[in-house]
Amino acid sequence: LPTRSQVDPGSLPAYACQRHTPLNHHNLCFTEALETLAEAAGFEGSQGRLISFRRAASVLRALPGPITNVSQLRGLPCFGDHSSRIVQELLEHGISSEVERVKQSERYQTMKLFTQIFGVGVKTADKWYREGLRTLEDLQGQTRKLNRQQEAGIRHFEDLSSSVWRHEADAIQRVVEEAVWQVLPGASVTLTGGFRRGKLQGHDVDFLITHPVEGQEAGLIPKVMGLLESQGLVLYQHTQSNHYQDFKDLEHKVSQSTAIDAYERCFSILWLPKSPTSFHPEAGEGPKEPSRDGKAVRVDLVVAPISQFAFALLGWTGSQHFERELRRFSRAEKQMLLNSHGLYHPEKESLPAASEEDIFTHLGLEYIAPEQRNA
Ligand code: 8DG
Ligand code: MN
Ligand code: MN
Repeated sequence: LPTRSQVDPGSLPAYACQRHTPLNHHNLCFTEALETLAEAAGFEGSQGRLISFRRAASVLRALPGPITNVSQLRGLPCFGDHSSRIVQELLEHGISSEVERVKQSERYQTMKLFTQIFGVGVKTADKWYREGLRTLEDLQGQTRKLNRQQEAGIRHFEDLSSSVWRHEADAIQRVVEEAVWQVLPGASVTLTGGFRRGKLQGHDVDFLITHPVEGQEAGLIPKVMGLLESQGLVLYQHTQSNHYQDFKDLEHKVSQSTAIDAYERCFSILWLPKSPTSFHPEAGEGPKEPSRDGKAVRVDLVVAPISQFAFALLGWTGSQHFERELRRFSRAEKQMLLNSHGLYHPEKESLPAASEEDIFTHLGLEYIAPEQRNA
């Protein structure tokens, strides 16, 4: 029998959507280092380097055992010189000077802090950095620079930068379901994102909502948010109605074949009251501090018509890298276009799919369960 440390690179397919990638894997010290370099590349706008490092990290997450010798990298897909050098450094010294340099740099630390704020992307963070801003206090002193979303992001920074735990996601789901069912009986609320992939903690909670009768779901979110608002549970919300008409012609389908879709959606911050009986993993022993009675949580709501539900579910379950690889595989290997609305042959209508399994079948891919999409 092969030992766990023996890795057969020949058996590892090139696309992440062809591989099983569990949440827990055997190469964490390498993947953390490579993800740091990917993130840092993203901060400098180097999309190509970001994707190279991310692909290399993703390959290591799919290996059946730990890398113990640099020779094991030979033949692995997506492993370039730079990534190999980092792994070699870590194997030899337990530490990578390049990664340490990045992590300790003022640039990386500031960009990481700023992009962690809800509503702040790389572009804004970079602009602030070039203006000499470095801390949250620096930003608060400049209120006029902030939009409503960023203001909310800073106001709730402490809560939002701490993990959402699975039991909190479940509690939010019950609150959202109550509101949804009151507005539209028969609708379903599905937990997507990282929690559907089996993660025990996340940065937000993602839900996909649909109704078995096509069309019934339209306009649901404003009513649901109104209800939650009347219960005092909404700290911030930005609702976008659907804009399906933008997706009518193929040009748009092609240009929009990215993560952005046209569904009715809401990016929100909800208040999760602390229920006295709920299990709280962080609560230690000793005297209880006069604790806050709840927590701000980032919640994404997306509404899809039932005919597109399978595509929306596949698109919103992630991981982000798994999604990117699915779309790349569709385009490069199958000459088809995949997004969160459908799977299209050039010049043709979407192929119907009643389940995620149908979509994998259309693509000639083995079905990968959500827990194995942690690419
Ligand atoms: P986390 O929250 O625990 O950090 O992990 P996650 O749940 O995997 O990340 P996420 O940022 O919440 O994203 C979940 C999935 O949703 C991911 O695959 C990317 C996808 N996604 C967005 N925005 C959009 C969008 O506008 N359209 C589509 N189709 N997908 C999106 O995050
Ligand atoms: Mn999420
Ligand atoms: Mn999300």
